[in-house]
Amino acid sequence: MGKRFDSGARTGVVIVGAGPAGLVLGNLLLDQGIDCVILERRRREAVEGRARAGFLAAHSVRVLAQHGLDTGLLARGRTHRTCLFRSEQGEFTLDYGELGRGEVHTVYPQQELVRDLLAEYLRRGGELRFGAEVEEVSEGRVRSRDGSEITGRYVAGCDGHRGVARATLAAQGTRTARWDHGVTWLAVLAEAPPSLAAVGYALHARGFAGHMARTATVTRYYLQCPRGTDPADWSEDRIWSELEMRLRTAEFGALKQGPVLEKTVVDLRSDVLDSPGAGRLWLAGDAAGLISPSAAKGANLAVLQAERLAQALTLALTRDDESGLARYAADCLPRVWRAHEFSHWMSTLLHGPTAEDAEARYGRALQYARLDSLRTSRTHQDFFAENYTGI
Ligand code: RFL
Repeated sequence: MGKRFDSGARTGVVIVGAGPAGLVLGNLLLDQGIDCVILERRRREAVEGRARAGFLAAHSVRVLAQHGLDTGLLARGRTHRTCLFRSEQGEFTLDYGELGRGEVHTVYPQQELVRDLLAEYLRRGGELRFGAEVEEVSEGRVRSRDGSEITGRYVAGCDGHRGVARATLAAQGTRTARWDHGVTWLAVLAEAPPSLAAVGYALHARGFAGHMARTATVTRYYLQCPRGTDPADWSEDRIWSELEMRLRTAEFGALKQGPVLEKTVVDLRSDVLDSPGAGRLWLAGDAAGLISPSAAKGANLAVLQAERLAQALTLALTRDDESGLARYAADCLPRVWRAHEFSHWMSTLLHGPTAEDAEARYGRALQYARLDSLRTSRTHQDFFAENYTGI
């Protein structure tokens, strides 16, 4: 654990949250000799054990490599370049590594990345305080639940979607653009080897099912389910039989099953703050905007924003020049919105209406036309590949 800071001390940047955004930012600031403190509400084991993302875009891998943060990723990450679509019309595979810009994903579980970033941050001499729940941020002053206070020239809100930083900006009048995709997923983590050589997306009358490799022994699955679903209603048997049905294993081969390690319900929602900061408070990652997980962009946007915010804060703190901060929104938002546009498009590809009325039939026909276009049009495939791997 890092050194404890003194109550009332002043530092360059106080970072709230030790997720991917806060830890990338902390490491990049330390690289520039800028002193920072990370305050994290959870215990270290909880931070290091939280399984979420797994697919890193080429840009994220480049950022991590440029700053010497890719040792674990190089040793244990696996290149991934194909995805597969199944529906009542059969299956097809896209080798997206050969399409678009020829970029691929690196599969590396988020909790392993967080573990690496945390170890490296502490090794570089960074201060990190676990169990420090921030309750209030005001004019560079950050107050934790235990009453301790620390003041930074700047505060970086990297405390996720439900954090204090976002609420503070919202209270100051920052507006949000928001979308509810109207879809809910049961996100399942299974102690089972991947069953497919590719990411698998299954369109089915009962709803979408997804298969994503994580490691040689752990696989993430998604099942579309009704809004308000209680994960407790989904027994292991029910999960596997629904996955088998939607992934059409009778036709294409059985799944490698194993114990379910985790099941959570995720409502697919997205939002973007009009401006990710002002004055002394600047946000990165889920704090600045939430993106539905349908195209696996969240952690990648967190890395992009942390990189850009690190550059802007470095300029401000080393040259007394806030022009980078003034440009931070304009630097990030066009790429953030491209990611949202693609995620939204993915969502309309993966989820059709489930009702039986004329509008629902029309919506489903469009969904299948979209899939057919992806199967047959090289132009469409290039568009897909460029956006699927791009940030
Ligand atoms: P995080 O990871 O939520 O970290 C925020 C940290 O802040 C702490 N915190 C506080 N600390 C102090 N005081 C407070 N008041 C605090 N409030 C909160 C929290 O404890 C936490 O440690 O946000 P960050 O860093 O912005 O990172 C964002 C990513 O975690 C997220 O976007 C991704 O996980 C999204 N996502 C995926 N992204 C991808 O790029 N590829 C994927 O394959 C992918 N799969 C996923 C996902 C998200 C999922 N869920 C659970 C929504 C799969 C799932 C199921």
